[in-house]
Amino acid sequence: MLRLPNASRLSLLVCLFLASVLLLTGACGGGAPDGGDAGGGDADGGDAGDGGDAGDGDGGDVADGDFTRFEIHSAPADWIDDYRAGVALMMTRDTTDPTSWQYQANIHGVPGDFSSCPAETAPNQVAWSTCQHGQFFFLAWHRMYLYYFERIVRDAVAEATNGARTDWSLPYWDYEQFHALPEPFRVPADSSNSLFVSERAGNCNNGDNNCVSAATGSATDALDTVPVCSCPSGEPSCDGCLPNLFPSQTFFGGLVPGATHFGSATGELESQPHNVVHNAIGAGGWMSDPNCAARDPIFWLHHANIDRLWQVWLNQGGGRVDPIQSATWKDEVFTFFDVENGMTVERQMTGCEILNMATQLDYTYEGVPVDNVVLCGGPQPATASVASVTAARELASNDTDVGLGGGRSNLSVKVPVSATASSVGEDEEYLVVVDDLELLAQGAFYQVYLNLPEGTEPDPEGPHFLGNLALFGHVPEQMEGHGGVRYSRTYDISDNVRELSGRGEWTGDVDLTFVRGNPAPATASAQPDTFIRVGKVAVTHRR
Ligand SMILES: [Cu+2]
Repeated sequence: MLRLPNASRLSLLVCLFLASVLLLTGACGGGAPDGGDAGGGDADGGDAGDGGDAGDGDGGDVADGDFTRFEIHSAPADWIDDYRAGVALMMTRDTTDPTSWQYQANIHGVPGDFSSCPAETAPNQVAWSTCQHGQFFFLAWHRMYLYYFERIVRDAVAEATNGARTDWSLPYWDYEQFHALPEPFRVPADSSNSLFVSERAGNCNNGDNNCVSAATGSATDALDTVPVCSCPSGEPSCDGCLPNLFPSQTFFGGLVPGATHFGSATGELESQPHNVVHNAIGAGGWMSDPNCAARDPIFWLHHANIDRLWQVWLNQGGGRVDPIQSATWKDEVFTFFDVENGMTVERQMTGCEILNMATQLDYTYEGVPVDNVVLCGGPQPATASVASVTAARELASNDTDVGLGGGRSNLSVKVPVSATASSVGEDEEYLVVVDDLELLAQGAFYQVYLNLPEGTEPDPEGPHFLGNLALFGHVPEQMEGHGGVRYSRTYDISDNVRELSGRGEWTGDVDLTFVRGNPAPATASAQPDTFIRVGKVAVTHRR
């Protein structure tokens, strides 16, 4: 597979950079720093669970989370029945009750006239439409969202089971291992099942084993990505993130000045697998519409998996750290609701309070240790002001106006051959930048191939596959004001260029083929002509 990302090249730079500002001598290569020693206290998230064990200063790797989030296939047998009962109970509550299913879903986004689920009729409430996407708050906000949601469901499960289950926790769905939509969410396929939603991709609700295929659900590129977050384009330095990188070359995404409902600086994990899985399940239905997605009970298992992958990423060490060099990331306050002794209470939370899931939030994922966590009260990193990654040079670009629809689309860029050396060094990076992307309709995702020979079947397991393209956001009708968000997505083709150059076969042609990755729903008449418009394709080079 020729799709190794930039990790090896950038990790060294980032490690050197981190070592200089963080003095984390153990952060690169060898053992993970046993971070957090100095610190737990200031960010003990006192409202978290029975919080007494927070702030015990043992930081990183002590799993004192009382609640275990199981992979759904290994959860206790009645765990899902209890979820079903809790969800059903929440659905009976009034929409303006923060512990209702509808209120919780509306925190993510409120459906309107152009949504794939019925428009909300209740007046706007506290914290509605506050989900964070397309920038570096994505992971933190969703961890908080899941945490409080889980506590509300746990309370509802206890009520629905007359106190028989008081230790319920949110399962996750590891779709890299299990490709079919878990059965309880599709059987029985009627209103007696609170976990069933009809507005999903037909193949998912049919139990097809390719609902989320291996390539669709892959987190390999995200886990390999080392840089934490990116500065706004063109800024030589910023508040704790790295300049000269595209957001998709980072794990968390791009820095923004404050809470941003939908930004355009999407990090790698958010793009792949997060966005792709949303569209694979939703296919134009609820999961692919941010204003409806959280109404689908599978949403929460998808996001639990994303939240788990964050810790899996950190556990690898090698320079992977949370964005606590950024005051913006640490200090931004988000609002949620909790239940405590039968009372509904409003809560505020910051990034510093959710870094260690075990000690601060009282949960862990089955089989995932909590390592390499640095808490805010620990050794304080200096402000990142050094440009540690050199700027990339644009070799060639092509302004396009190509709409991606139901079939196959091609785009090409001619890279001047003279611009590329006959041999490409290990530390060189070539990127394809698919730029100026506009989301016109929700529900599709595309497989992107490089120089796919004529007559060759597109194969996401084959050598021409670069990755997927999926946008998850509002379409023009759903946006207030005018002017849509313009996204970009990068694909590292360094290894492809290196291999071809080595054989003297690198012609400089960059031909991209976009193939719709998910089947069109049965109601094909309702299919939009164009899901995504591509405005530009470029090739950049960094030495
Ligand atoms: Cu999501």
